[in-house]
Amino acid sequence: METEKKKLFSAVQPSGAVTIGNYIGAIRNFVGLQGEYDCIYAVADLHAITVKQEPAALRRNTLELMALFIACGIDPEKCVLFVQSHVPAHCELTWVLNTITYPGELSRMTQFKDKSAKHADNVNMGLMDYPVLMVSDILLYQAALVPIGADQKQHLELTRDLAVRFNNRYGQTFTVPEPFIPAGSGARVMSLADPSKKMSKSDENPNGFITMSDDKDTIVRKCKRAVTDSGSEVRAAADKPGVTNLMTIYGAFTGKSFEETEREFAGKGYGDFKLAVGEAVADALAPIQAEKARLLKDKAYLDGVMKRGEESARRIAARTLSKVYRKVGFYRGE
Ligand code: AQP
Repeated sequence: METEKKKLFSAVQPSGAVTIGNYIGAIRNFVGLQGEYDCIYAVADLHAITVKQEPAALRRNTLELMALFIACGIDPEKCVLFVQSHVPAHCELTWVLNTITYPGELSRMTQFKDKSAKHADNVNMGLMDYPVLMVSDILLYQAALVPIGADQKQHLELTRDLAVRFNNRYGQTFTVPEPFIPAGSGARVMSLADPSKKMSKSDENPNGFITMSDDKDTIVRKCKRAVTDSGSEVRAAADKPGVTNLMTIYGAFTGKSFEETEREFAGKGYGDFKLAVGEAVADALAPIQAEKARLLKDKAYLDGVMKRGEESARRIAARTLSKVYRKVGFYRGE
């Protein structure tokens, strides 16, 4: 499935139950890009183990994320959909790129600093090397575009730096990718418990996030408990981060702008608004949840999708890796 279209790569980690933050900021946008680009999407399990994962949960989350991708509308016939650890080239290229990466470049990464603070008992080399693995994910597929959130900007800068560094040292090998903000995306969903923090699937406080599998009662309860601001007016403003975050979520699931939401809830209090947010999220997730449950009952189908994705990904990745190995001087036979 290779065409002249530009290649685009993105991935999500199976590091917990996927949240509506991952959906709004990433997965939802992946769907609309399938026609225009050659899309390559991965379940990033190699990345996930940079923080402690319970093995059975990791296996389960990998399958669930694959089902969720498809239930959200990612079509395995139109894009390459695979599990990162099924394609050994990701680790192989990481090793080579490690030899042109400097420790200072990795130790100053914001995500490394944040995750080191959060997982102080497990500051491992993989956590530090995470960005080089991400660079490899992107460069292996010669991706021209990488849809990223603001939090991933530094990693994309490193990708560009390492691609240029390698190309300069060994000759033209890698496409230097551009960051890409798909239309309608860019929304950053914040924690419901603390709107100064991004919503994260690994948050210890389950009231901070809504997962894509939460049932209606749970979603409504979490929205009702969401931290809001002083006052009672439903209005987006810098000094109202809690309400603004709920308005972002409401808009993502109903298509309503901030102005429309402000008009809809003029004269009503936070209570009515929070209930409406909870119901809108639950109603939008219901068909996705039903489709995901159906897919999870058909493991043979999901295994088949993963196998086909693996084969396509391996084919593209092998070409790049073989070029890299030749360029660095590994003997490949006469
Ligand atoms: N809160 C968010 N708002 C908007 N977009 C988000 N993304 C993550 N959280 C939000 C986007 O989701 C994609 C996949 O993310 P990931 O699973 O690879 O890792 P992450 O960004 O570290 O996501 P989490 O949920 O915070 O995972 P943990 O807790 O395991 O670290 C990315 O495109 C990201 O921008």
